[in-house]
Amino acid sequence: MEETLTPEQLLDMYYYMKLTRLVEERLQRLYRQGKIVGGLYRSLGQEGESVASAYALEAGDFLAVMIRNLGALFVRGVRPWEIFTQYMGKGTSPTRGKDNIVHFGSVERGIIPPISHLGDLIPVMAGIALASKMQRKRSVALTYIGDGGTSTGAFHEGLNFAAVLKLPLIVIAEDNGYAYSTPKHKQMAIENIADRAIGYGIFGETVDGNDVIAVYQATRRAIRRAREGLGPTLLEVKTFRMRGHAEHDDAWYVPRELLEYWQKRDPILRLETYLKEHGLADETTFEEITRRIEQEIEADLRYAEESPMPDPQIALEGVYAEPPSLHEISSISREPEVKARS
Ligand SMILES: Cc1ncc(C[n+]2csc(CCOP(=O)(O)OP(=O)(O)O)c2C)c(N)n1
Repeated sequence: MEETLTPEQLLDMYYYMKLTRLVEERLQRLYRQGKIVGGLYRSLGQEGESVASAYALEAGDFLAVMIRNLGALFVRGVRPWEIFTQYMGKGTSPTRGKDNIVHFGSVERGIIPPISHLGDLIPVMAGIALASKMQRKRSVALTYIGDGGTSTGAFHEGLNFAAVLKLPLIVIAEDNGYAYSTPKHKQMAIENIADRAIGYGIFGETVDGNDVIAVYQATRRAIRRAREGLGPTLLEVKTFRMRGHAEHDDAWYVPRELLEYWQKRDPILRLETYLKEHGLADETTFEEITRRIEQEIEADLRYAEESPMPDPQIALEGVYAEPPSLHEISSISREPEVKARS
């Protein structure tokens, strides 16, 4: 049975997609002004799949994102100031300037911090799913992987582990055409990443990643199966990376016709058309949402710009567990030895 989205939910998803796009546009300007510490990895053209898949989750579920899933973080409650301060390396950022981009977590919001190494989040999220199963909770774990990232050993190990233990894990595999400059046909000899699911004995499905309704419904199906104890799903979303790998990459290797093809299938435009055709929104609705977002961005960016750089001292904090005091060490050594069990 398909779950229908209410007009409010559709507009909510529209808001998150537009928020992602406008925040990234602002980040691009900051990058060109030299205000960003490190690189800028955009999700232009892919906002739909991140937003719709995260939107399908419920409170108590867990999410871990990759560099192109900013939209999923917004759905989970992250605000633009957190992203601006992260990218600018400010002391007020979620990592207090210690890391950048989307490399932060928030356990209260069910966000597990990412790992840079491609594929490694799959075993981590399989572990989260295992904990949920062992504690008899309803929580599912959802994470993302790019077409290139599916070629790693960690992807295979994590997915196989989750399959064998029938863990409530959902892996969104993003076929966005390229891994850096490597086109998908040089990455794998199959057309659909979801075809690999059968080899693990799990559910696999391929959907149009720029159709937010299709992605939402497919993720809901995967979540339902996961909660019923039927194990993981490998959900492939077909989309396209409309920029280079990062801002320093002009994507010279991507044929222009491909970009034109995908431009016509832009997820935001697609949802706008759907909403208009169904009489659920008009241009005024979109303008109002955009104006609201611009105001939010202005205020959050001002806060980020005015925030101080981190105090160098904090580089020493939170690296290792706090060492015990000398007094504590001497009292530990005086404790009686634990007797062997008889
Ligand atoms: C194990 C590992 N190898 C290489 C890298 C460097 N690296 C970061 S992103 C990337 C390309 C990723 O391509 P894909 O998985 O298709 O995701 P996309 O960038 O297309 O979203 C590479 C090679 C890495 N982070 N981890």
